[in-house]
Amino acid sequence: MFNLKGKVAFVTGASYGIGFAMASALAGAGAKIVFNDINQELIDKGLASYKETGIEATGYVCDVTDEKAVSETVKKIEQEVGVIDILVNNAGIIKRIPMCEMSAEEWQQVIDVDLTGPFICAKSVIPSMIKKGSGKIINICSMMSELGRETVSAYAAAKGGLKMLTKNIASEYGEHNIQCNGIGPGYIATPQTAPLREKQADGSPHPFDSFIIAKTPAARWGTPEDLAGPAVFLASSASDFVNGHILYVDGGILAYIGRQP
Ligand code: NAP
Ligand code: GCO
Repeated sequence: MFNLKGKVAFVTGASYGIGFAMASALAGAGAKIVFNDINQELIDKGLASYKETGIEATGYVCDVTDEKAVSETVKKIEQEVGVIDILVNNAGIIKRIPMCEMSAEEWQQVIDVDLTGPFICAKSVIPSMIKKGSGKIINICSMMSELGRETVSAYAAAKGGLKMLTKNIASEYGEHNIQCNGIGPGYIATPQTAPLREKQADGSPHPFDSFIIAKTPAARWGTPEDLAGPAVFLASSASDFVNGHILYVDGGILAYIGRQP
């Protein structure tokens, strides 16, 4: 039931990081991997990384916020690779700025990539999924789909919205045997969180690093590979009756008040 042989998986923003790890896991379960990124340099970097792990992926330059480009890319994928069975809306950005210092333009940039992008990509693949009679959509949410923290207002608003978009797609298209679920990673060691883990000048851990370790029962940051199994589960027939669910892969952060100082 976890076999993805013969399936086409489109993972957005998957040249590296969480997207790359999930795409690699889907490939390991038999899926054909297609990914996009915003420039050819990243596509080439991603293709080389996939090749190194024995995966023949196909990459397309495409900005998920550009509806015309996404629609054209989906058509190209359908012609060159096959109808998309699995969409993983992974591409995302964050801007860590105190809300009252954030411009509306900076706010909009985060909303565009993290919320409108998944809407555009889902809208582009659903018609063919309906024709095929099945489909899997996995939206990469966040702890910030549930919790707030200083300086991430736009990101939390986008990821909270993405949680509800996930539930709405599940509600609107479930009758077509399309399952739409979310994965909510905890704090994962990738380039996106590198600034939160940088060692201090004196070599001591970043205060945020220590904070997350104390807030996580697993007492560690997650790795992109921690998301591999959950992605395969939600992409496979093992989850055909799971719909509108956000699966938190967070080492237990959401369950825990935090280690006493
Ligand atoms: P990352 O290292 O920053 O990678 C994000 C990827 O998305 C990059 O390849 C990036 O390309 C691409 N991207 C950005 N804007 C794009 C656009 N407009 N169109 C297409 N691709 C675009 O992030 P990550 O840590 O792997 O996170 C992946 C996803 O997981 C994101 O949605 C993030 O919000 C979410 N997440 C991350 C964590 C964490 O702790 N790391 C936790 C929870 C959720 P560029 O390199 O050109 O920007
Ligand atoms: C931050 C982090 C988080 C993680 C992730 C947590 O600044 O708090 O970047 O937002 O990226 O979303 O689940």
